[in-house]
Amino acid sequence: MPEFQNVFTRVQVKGPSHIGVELPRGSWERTGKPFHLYLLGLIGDAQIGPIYLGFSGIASAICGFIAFEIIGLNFLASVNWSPAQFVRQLFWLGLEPPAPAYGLHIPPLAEGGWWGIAGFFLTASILLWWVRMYRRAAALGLGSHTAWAFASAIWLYLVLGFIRPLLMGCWCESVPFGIFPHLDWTAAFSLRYGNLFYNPFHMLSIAFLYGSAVIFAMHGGTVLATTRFGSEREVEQIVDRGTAGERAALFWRWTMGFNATFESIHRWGWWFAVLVTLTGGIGILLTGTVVDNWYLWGVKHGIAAPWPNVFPPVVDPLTLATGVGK
Ligand code: 07D
Ligand code: 07D
Repeated sequence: MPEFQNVFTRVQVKGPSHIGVELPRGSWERTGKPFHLYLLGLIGDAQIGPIYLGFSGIASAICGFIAFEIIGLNFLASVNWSPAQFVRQLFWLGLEPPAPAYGLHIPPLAEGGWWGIAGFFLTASILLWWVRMYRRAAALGLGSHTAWAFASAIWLYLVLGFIRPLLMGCWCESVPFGIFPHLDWTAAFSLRYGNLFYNPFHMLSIAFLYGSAVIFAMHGGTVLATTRFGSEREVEQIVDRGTAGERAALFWRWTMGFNATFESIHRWGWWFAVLVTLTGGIGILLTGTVVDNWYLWGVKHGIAAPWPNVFPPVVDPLTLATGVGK
């Protein structure tokens, strides 16, 4: 008899479409006649729609589209409007912030102006999406947990692209748009400020990031492993013991000596995820504003060893009268 392992065994419910609960007064109509897709049912719910558009949703989509267009058209302009080169070089193309000389001033469009406009619309889009999440949750009578978790990610985004550049007095400190350009920026940022590894908030952020993965794997695994005892009704089992929840708790008490409850594990997950970007944002905010070089900071605080003093003092070659380059 093959074992029942529901990592692969899916349940796909078939039934009439569900329109959703009544919405409070002041809400818009939900749009679109719902339909079912078998393939999507393999990874989630097969029912598509109806979707709630709403003011903030539409405004967010429009702002997001404008930002995306500006970035895309600038990419296209940078390859001389060649569609083939656009596709070929897409991952390497970038829309850079203004040069240091502009400080916080508004630069000409081609020298960072488009970057600023794209950033404005992207930020508006993200903030409006946050409003949508918050308001839709409230309309359904839910808590605002997902909105506040998203706000934590937005905090890091704002620190990276807006708050820290403001404090540093230069838009040039901000992140470029582009797949590989933003990776180059990340590496350069770490080097410029003396190795981000020695930033304790980067350490915390990494611990929460890794921790989120572990917690999610443990929780997802536990629920799947105990579904045969009914744990898909997990929240109910928070208050109804002697069930799958009880077995799951026993399992972890046996293996680790301690167990989260079906209720508290969700708080663990939420906090770990939220703290990734919350601590991360603090770490970025301190960089260049309070701490100039994290390696030297680490040396000062005894967490990094100073470079051994084994080489003779370095002499700047330009000061040597060798005649080279003259
Ligand atoms: C799976 C949910 C879906 C989201 C996806 C991302 C875009 C960008 C591009 C218009 C987990 C959609 C992508 C909308 C479109 C243009 C030009 C979330 C999931 C599928 N990064 N980063 C990526 C962003 C920063 C870093 C990938 C955004 C910081 C490293 C993707 C931001 C630093 C690596 C991406 C942002 C940084 C990446 C995959 C904003 C430090 C990778 C993301 C708004 C935190 C990885 C080629 C993913 C990669 C990667 C998007 C900010 C570092 C393009 C939107 C400045 C080291 N980043 N990133 O799956 O493969 O997220 O890069 O702040 O190795 Mg990044
Ligand atoms: C970017 C939050 C904003 C995203 C938002 C989403 C859209 C798309 C999509 C419609 C990700 C907007 C979405 C617009 C809509 C669709 C489809 C979250 C974001 C609002 N690091 N590092 C971190 C590690 C090094 C550096 C965090 C590891 C080097 C910099 C994380 C290593 C150098 C920054 C992390 C490592 C370096 C970071 C990011 C290992 C490079 C940051 C957490 C093993 C040489 C950021 C304090 C996150 C930070 C950050 C991990 C190494 C540089 C924990 C594991 C030493 C500059 N690094 N890093 O969730 O917060 O990001 O630092 O080597 O800014 Mg790092």
